[in-house]
Amino acid sequence: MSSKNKTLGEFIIENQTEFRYSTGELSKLINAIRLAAKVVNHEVNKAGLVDILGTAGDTNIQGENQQKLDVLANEKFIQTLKNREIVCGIASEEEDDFISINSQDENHQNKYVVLIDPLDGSSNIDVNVSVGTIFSIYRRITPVGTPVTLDDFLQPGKNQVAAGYIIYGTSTMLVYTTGHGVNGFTLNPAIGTFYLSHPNMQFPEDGKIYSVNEGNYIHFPQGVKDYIKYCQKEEGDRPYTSRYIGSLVSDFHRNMIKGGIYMYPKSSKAQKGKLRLLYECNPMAFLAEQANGLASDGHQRIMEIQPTELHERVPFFCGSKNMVEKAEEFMAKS
Ligand code: P6P
Repeated sequence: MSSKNKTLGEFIIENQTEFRYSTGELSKLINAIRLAAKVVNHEVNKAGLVDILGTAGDTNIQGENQQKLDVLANEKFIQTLKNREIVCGIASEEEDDFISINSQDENHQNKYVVLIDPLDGSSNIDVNVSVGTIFSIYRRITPVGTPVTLDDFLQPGKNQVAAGYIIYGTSTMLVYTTGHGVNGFTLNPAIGTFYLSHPNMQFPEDGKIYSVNEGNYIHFPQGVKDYIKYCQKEEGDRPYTSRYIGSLVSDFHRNMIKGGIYMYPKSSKAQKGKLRLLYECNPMAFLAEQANGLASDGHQRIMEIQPTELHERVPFFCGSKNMVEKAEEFMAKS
């Protein structure tokens, strides 16, 4: 079958053998994500029409105002993942602690934990800018049949078995990897089917786009300041273009297609940066490396970092290989 009209379901079946665990498990995991993505997509696309905009009047562990769609997206992803008898635990940006899922199946064979940022970039919702869902999937490390523990979630990113995002943009796309490259599927909303639209996505090794919140410039480490000035200098293929949407999934997606680097460095205002290691940086790092890119904290590979807390933050440099390496050079000099 030509790839241009292959559905997500057909793709999963065709590539099931690449998933290093039992055949039906990947299908169940991705199908749960797919269903939740369609439900959240429906709500995101009509957000302007119903009273679902604005905050839910609560704040999450990050101390950020919870947007109503944040709360809804969180509930939908948790609900669909719980119903699939495949997941034993879930961690979410919107939940203070992880959720243990006790299977109805008394021998409790559920083997996977899922970590999600249910609606990243949600501050953009009210101004109609693209937002996204980010997910990261691990095999549990504690014995199957016992209650899931924090150790099952605090695994280094290199242990991920799958990761991806949904981008709710001009079109809705599901982009994911199971360690065999990155593939993008676009939703046909008329029939609710995802089609393979971007097979084997790859970061160009070089790019001409840098994405960073330059409003924080004076607070950045000297190495980051020097790299930004390098990007802006009239020399060779520079100056680069500055593009920063304020939505990680959107900036990452554009940079993967066009070439570029996304940076959320540490600063004097945020000693560890802003992005969370477990459900933002690790899944995006897995995708980046599978797409011939790199993901670093400015000094080391993101996926080597041993997490110590569920909501810990790390500085994040991610994208085209040569751009990330150049940024690391400037960081090393300072
Ligand atoms: P700032 C959204 O809150 C997010 O986590 C990323 O999606 C985005 O790139 C970043 O934070 C924006 O943060 O501080 O530049 O507004």
